[in-house]
This record gives sequence, C-alpha cells and structure tokens, in this order.
Amino acid sequence: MHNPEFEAQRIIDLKNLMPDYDRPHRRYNPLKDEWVLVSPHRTQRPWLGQVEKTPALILPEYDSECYLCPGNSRVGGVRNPVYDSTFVFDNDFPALLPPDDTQPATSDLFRAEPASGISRVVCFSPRHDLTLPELPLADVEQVVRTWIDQTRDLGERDNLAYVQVFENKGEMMGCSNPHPHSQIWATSFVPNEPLREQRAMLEYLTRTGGCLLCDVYAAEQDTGERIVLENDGFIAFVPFWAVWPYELLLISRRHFGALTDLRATEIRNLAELLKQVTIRYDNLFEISFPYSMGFHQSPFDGEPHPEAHFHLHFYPPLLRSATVRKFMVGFEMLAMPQRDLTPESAAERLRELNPLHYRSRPK
Ligand code: H2U
Ligand code: ZN
Repeated sequence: MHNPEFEAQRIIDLKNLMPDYDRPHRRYNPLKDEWVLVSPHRTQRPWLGQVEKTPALILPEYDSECYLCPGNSRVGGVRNPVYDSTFVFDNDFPALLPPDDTQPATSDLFRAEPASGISRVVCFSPRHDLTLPELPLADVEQVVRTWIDQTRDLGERDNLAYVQVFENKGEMMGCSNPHPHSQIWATSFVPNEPLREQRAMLEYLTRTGGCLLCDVYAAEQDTGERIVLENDGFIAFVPFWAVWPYELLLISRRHFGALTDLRATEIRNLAELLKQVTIRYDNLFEISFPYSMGFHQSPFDGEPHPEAHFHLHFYPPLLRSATVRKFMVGFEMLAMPQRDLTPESAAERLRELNPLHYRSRPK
C-alpha cells in the first residue's frame, strides 16, 4: 500500500531529526499544514510577567450551589435528576439551534451560511470533586461509553455533519464550573480544525497511499523519544510539531475513524490512557492541571472517510509552573506559533513523573 520511495524518505527523515538541536528552527505540522517556530535556547529567560492564581485544592463531594450536581437546579430552572453515573443534558445556552428555513444575507465578499446543531453537556459523575485522573477507572470507561452513545445518536441524524466532543478544564481555560464535565457540539457543517486535518489526511493518502497518523504512530514508536505513555490500543506523545508546551496527541494503534468504531478492549485502553495521562498532568505541578482536550473523528456527512484516523488532542496552557502560562500573543498572533521548551524535553518530563496521583500518595 505504501509508496517505497516515500518509505525510504521516511527512514532518512527519522535519522536526520535532531532532538538535542539547540538552535532556532521551524517544524512542520502535517495535520494542519502549518509551521511552528522552536527556540530551545530561550528556555532560560527570566519571568516577570503575569502570575496565574493557583486553583483551589479541595472541593466538596457535593456542592449545593453547583448547577451540575445531582438534584440541583440549573440556571434556567430545570432540576437535575439524582443521577449516579454520567449525566447528559441539552445545553441551556446552546451555541447552535435546530435548522429552520431562514437564510442569512450573503455576498461574494461577505459570505454567510446557515449553521445549525445541538449542544450538550456531559457530567462525568455525581462527584463534584473527581476529575478524570481521580475518577475510578470503571467510571472513566463509562464516560467514554457515554461519548460513544452520544456520537452515535447525533452522528446518525441527517442534518448533522460533525460531532465535536471536548472538555475545557480549569478556570484558566474558561471553564465555568469545576464539576467535571465535557461538552458535545454537533454541527450541520464540519468545523475548521477537523476540516483542515481531514483535508491534510486525504492529501497524504492520495500522495503516499498510506494514512498520515498510522505513519506518525509508526515513526513515533521507532524513535520513542516523544512518547509519554502507551498501551495496546493507543499512544500518547508530544507531537514533533507541538505548539503548547505540554501538548499531547493520543492516537489509536488501529486505523479507524470514529468514537463509534471503538472495540470493547479499545474503550478500556482509551479510558486507561486518559486516566494515566491526566494523572501525569496533575503531577507535573501538583495541581488540578488545566487544559482543553477533544476528539477528532470522521465527519458524519454520509461520505466514506478512509483517510480519517481517530485521535485526541490535549492543549494545556501551562508552561513552567502552576502559575506561569504560555501566551499566544505578539508573534504567535501575527506571524506563527512559537515554543521554547522542545517537544522532546516536554515528553521526557512527563514520562518521568510518578504514575500515582499526588493526592493519593501517602504523605
Ligand atoms: P464550560 O464547559 O466551558 O464550563 O461550559 C459549561 C456549559 O454549561 C456552558 O456551555 C452550560 C453553559 O452554557 N450550562 C447549562 O447548560 N446550564 C446551566 O445551568 C449552567 C451552564
Ligand atoms: Zn457539582
């Protein structure tokens, strides 16, 4: 299936990589078709800028003021059931509405199209205080199963083309409530990020005959230097082209497109890796580690998508401590993303952390 010339080039490429290269260079992101500037020599610069607030350490198991806890009223007045597992509800302030017949005004220069969809909130468990790293494994599996069921339900609908499952964790990421939850926005169109990736994966398949992420999986296993964790179903690694300091990409070992294609063993593998990855994250600065994470899967647009390879991005904002975050400003806003810490050093740091959550270790 692979083009042999391309295969030979891949091996040369691997040998030519320079993880200990300490001069500025740029790295290519084939999923986004864009470059990131890496400036490893800058990691020593002093920091006199903004200091972020450290998140509260101890949360109660139940909070009578929380709009997501079992039995409590939400902002719109609806009361949550006394749920004892995952709990899904339609967002009371949805960004998307059901389709109707109205059309926005549009012109060549000022283009607009109708956009419809469904937004839901998925509470991970009744516990107000247990995020993914501290949730029992069986409960994390239940969260994965809920995402699968929701994807199936929404993906099968004629007027929806994409199902975006994501979690915003921590005030720093704009999360409005500490009760562990994720969101699902299912849209009548494929949003920018998955569309861009899908086009890149399709271009790669056409050019090489292979799958971009299957090849990345194999290449990362060959070198091992950016892998943080792996199991039979998935690897978690800091991508060669990562933008965020401790960014991670989780990709499935097997080639398949969507959450709905996961096999029973892969559900368990994914739950295990989610738990272990988020434990390492919390252990990095011994705080509840903020991030935005989300799955990228095949569009549900009725077309076959042989190019699509199921994966999960973690984009955490923190850089050097619980209080120092990376800002995407200046050159990043106006020119291109830039990082100081190399992906290889970030991976090494995450890999060497204790596999036990800091709050569960004996003092
Ligand atoms: P975050 O994941 O960014 O914290 O957002 C939580 C979502 O919960 C947000 O989209 C919704 C908000 O609209 N929400 C409700 O649907 N009902 C409520 O009572 C409060 C918040
Ligand atoms: Zn709560």
